[in-house]
Amino acid sequence: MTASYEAMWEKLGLDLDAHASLLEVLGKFYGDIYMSQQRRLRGMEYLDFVLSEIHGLRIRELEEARAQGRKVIGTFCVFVPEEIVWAADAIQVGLCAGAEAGTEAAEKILPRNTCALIRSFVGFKLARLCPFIESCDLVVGETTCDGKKKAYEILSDHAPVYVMEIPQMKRAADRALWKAEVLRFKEAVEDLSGRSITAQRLQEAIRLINRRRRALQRLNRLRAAHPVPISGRDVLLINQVSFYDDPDRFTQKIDELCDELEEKVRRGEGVADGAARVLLSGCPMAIPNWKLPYIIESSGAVVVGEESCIGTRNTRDLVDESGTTLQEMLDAIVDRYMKIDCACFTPNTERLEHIVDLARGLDVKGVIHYGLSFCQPYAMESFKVERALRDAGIPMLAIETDYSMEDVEQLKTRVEAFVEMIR
Ligand code: BJ8
Repeated sequence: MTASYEAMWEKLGLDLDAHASLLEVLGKFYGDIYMSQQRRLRGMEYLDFVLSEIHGLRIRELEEARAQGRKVIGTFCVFVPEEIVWAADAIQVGLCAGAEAGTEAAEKILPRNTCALIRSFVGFKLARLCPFIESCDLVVGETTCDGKKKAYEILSDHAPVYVMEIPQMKRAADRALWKAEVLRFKEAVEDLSGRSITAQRLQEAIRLINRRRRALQRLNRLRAAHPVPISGRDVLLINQVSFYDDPDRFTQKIDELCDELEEKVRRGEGVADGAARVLLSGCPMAIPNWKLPYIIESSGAVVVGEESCIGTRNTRDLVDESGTTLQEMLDAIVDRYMKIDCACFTPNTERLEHIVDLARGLDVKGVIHYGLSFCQPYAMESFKVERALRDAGIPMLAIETDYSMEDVEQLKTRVEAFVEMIR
């Protein structure tokens, strides 16, 4: 891929040598974790292709769209209402925040005890490693956890940043605040794109994003089969790619993959004979953060669900499509996003209920709670999650880690012991 895209990367201002090293490491990592799997679906070839072109083809598409006057908006959180962006004929992309590269640069302006996800996105920008952020006309931050909201202040010295205020509770006053924020965001996107959002455009955007969510819901239903027909790693990758691929094309490809998966389920074929079914829950795993799922699936278990923003938290709820006026559609968007059960909310009892329901519905033997080191919201909430699961008779293992490979052996020992116990 490198040769044909170098001029584009240079124009975007990337550090070409550092970027080449990043792609090399990523390619090797992907080969070890993904290409080594047996009995994969043919449909995963599309995902392999997307990954092999991770900073190539999609970036070229974005640049071509920008040349035609469309705007690109980057995000780090599932709270940013995509429907608004697409309705203004802009393009939304989830930005990379799942690798260690760039951390050294980030630590020059961030405390070391900052979660890896924040260090990653700041580092990617400072070290000029990510063509996605360089392609963005606007980066949208949000006031979720304290680390993120302060990091956006720092990021705004280096990129055009817009911050959405996210409520921390779910009372009527909080909904009113969120609605005001959605309307303010709509105006900002209209200003940036030069397009006004009409009821018809918003309806099309709502349907577009709902279709993608439905395809991922179908995938999640199919993977719940006995035996498990697709690895957790592959489903995580699909979820990760959903954040930056073209939504129409992605939905079509995932629907095709699901057709194949349906056949596999009908034939009773699995990918992990005798493996213990587990649910992963907690912090999001941004691309290319595959460390823990790989460890789990190399330790006699298989991941059958992700209770996270790169998982069911992002796909569980659809926007109600019955509205006909712009106001009704905006209200439907406000309501759908208020259902997100991020640990930044207090209280957040619905998350506990969702985890227990999911664990039961997926018939798992145990839950592995994943927290990024220094992430207080999820670390604090993990105690409540453990208690709720204990009451339901489901064992849980709490893991805290970052993106480095230093603790792999130690994590493996803990995960193996847990899997042995739940079997
Ligand atoms: S809606 S989970 S995507 S905020 S891991 S940066 S919380 S210290 S990512 Fe998230 Fe939106 Fe919530 Fe989802 Fe802070 Fe924790 Fe780091 Fe985190």
